[in-house]
Amino acid sequence: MGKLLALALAGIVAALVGERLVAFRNRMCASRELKPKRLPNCHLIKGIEVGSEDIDILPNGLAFISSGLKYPGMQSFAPDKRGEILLMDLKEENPRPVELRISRGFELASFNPHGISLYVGEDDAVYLFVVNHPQYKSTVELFKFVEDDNSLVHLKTIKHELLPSVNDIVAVGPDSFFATNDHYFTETFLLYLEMFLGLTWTNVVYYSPKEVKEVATGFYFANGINMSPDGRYVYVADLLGQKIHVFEKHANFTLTPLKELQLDTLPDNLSVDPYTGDIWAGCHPNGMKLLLYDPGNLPGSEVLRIQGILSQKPVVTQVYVDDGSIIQGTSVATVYGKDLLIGTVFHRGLHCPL
Ligand SMILES: *[C@@H]1O[C@H](CO)[C@@H](O)[C@H](O)[C@H]1NC(C)=O
Ligand SMILES: *[C@@H]1O[C@H](CO)[C@@H](O)[C@H](O)[C@H]1NC(C)=O
Ligand SMILES: [Ca+2]
Ligand SMILES: [Ca+2]
Repeated sequence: MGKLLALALAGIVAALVGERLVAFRNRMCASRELKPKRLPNCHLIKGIEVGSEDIDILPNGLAFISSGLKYPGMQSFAPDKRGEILLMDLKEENPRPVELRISRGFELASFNPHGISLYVGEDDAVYLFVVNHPQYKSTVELFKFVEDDNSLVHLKTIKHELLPSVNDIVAVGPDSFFATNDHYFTETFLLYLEMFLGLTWTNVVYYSPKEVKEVATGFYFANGINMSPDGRYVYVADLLGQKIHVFEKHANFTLTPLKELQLDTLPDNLSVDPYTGDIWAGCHPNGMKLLLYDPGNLPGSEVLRIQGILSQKPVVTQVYVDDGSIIQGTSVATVYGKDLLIGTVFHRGLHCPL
């Protein structure tokens, strides 16, 4: 009888694990293969050797690029190299990225930059918010950009118990922002279990020096976050939910869910064209390849443009698809006029004229 019970229990556990595994593989798009679709005249950007995880561009064409992310469970080609912020002027004929100098007093050795967001203040001061993972913890670093000498002056480090696992941020003031947490747990085993079981406990948090609050939850893996040009709507990419969530933003910085757009790919970072309002999403066509990183079976890349997200029928266009032979694991796509910059956590970004 004991043996029968044990067998039944083992059967139930195996069935549950099997069911979770199938669901997990579906969320990761594990069996998706796709045909490359390339753009003419793209070139890999020289001088960005260890990743171009996130990109944000000022209205004057200065592109800020975070480089050198090391992230638990993700392949890194330069695990010992510290991270950096690069600047590239898209108005130049052949733009070249340069590393921004960071003011003294900031601990550079453990700099591990992830999502970034720019904010232009009323006095035209430019603030750069950088998600940082020193010792794999999460902080948000606030810098002021000094264009005259290509440097960043460190203003403060923001840490908070509601910001345990920050992925991306979108600034809404000189010292306030919305941030996504991409895991509920921070301990490695538990965060893998969380992903595997498909818990939807990740969230969006509003931070200001006066108030910090959770404003949305229910994501498998909240990832990129951005805002419409008029600041009325907030977009959140749920990587493992394969969705973009649209929220209405209120004056008190609460968010109300408005709609969801289902994709059949894993959206990472979102950027918004300030002129057209189109959303550009850097996506991972197959999350399993990203997680398992096999040099013989590279993670591919996919860039989507989403037009009219608020309309009845948003138009989703596959702009760029790659099997990993040119660009692996795209994490972001940002446009500035006719320039498309495609970033990846693994290596150099790609610059494509549209
Ligand atoms: C951009 O993509 C990377 C790749 O996974 C992701 O981890 C990171 O959070 C993204 N950055 C932002 C700002 O969302
Ligand atoms: C925030 O503003 C919205 C819209 O005006 C309102 O419905 C909501 O109750 C407010 N929430 C708080 C906590 O004040
Ligand atoms: Ca960003
Ligand atoms: Ca991201």
